[in-house]
Amino acid sequence: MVINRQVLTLDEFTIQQYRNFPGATGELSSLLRDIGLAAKRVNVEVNKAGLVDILGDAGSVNVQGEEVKKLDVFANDQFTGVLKHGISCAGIASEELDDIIVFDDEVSNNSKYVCMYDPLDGSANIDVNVSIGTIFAVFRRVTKKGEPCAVQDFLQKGINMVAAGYVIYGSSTMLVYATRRGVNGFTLDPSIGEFTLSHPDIKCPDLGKIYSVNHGNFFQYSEEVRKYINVCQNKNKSNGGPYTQRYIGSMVADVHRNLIKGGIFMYPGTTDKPNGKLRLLYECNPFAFIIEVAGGKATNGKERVLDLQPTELHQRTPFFVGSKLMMEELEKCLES
Ligand code: P6P
Repeated sequence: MVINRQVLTLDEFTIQQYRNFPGATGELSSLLRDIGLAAKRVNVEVNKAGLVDILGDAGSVNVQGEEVKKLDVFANDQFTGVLKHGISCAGIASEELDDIIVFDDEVSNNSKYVCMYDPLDGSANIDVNVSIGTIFAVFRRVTKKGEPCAVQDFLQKGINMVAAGYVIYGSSTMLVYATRRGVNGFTLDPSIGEFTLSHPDIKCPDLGKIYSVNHGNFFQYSEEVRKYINVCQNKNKSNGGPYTQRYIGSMVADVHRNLIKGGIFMYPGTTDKPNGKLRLLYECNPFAFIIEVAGGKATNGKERVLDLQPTELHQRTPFFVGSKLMMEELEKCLES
């Protein structure tokens, strides 16, 4: 009799991590399971997005008499809801919300962590069926346990991050998360409705052949960035060239591909937007943490992203992230 190989689910994996980590309280494992639950609920709606004509557009009322929400608002509500009703999170910050939400109930005020996220990044791509994603970061709160959390819990340097991850709603739905112990990827198995460990201990190749940047902004980039893009296009490179240019316009998809295959993703500042477009707290910091744990590097063009001291919840930063040797190649151009 053939017995199917037992594949660990996200819940089993997080509980295993908790059991193997002396002194762990299980709160982080519980928080990650909460995120997995919300991701499954969002996945159902994202997969229906192509049916908007049947389901009704945002603001309308569907056949069940429920208000149809924009998918990113729906996604925000799902992640906020599971964390508010969990046992591990004192409050959240979200790309969808101007200010933090302080859960301020007894269980939440005694929770160790705060969470910040972009609930549905790249949502403009939904109507053309391009992969989109959720990006999240988890910090240990710095305010006193037992009291409501506060904004300073969220304005911490990325180096203090406890965990970070993303969900990619694509040809398959994956949840990838990192702690300091490693990066692991889980693919949603629709037959059991669980995320199952499909990519254990992900490492970012030191070198790749893919560079991702919006070429439409080329003449708005600095001379040094333009110089590096030319390096990528040089066919006589010592490690073989030119590189292939791949830019999906959905950060989760672009960075996920580069994490697995090797590559570099860039969203530089431009003459119009010197700080670029991407948000530090819940887009750049999480990916910087994930990529560094996987062996890559992430900077703002001058400094390590995880060393940046945030001053505002929604501040933007130029962002360069990817394979170690490609990032070092870039740094040589930026320092020239
Ligand atoms: P541009 C999506 O809107 C997003 O925030 C990221 O997911 C993506 O990498 C970037 O913007 C694309 O921006 O200006 O190149 O279209």
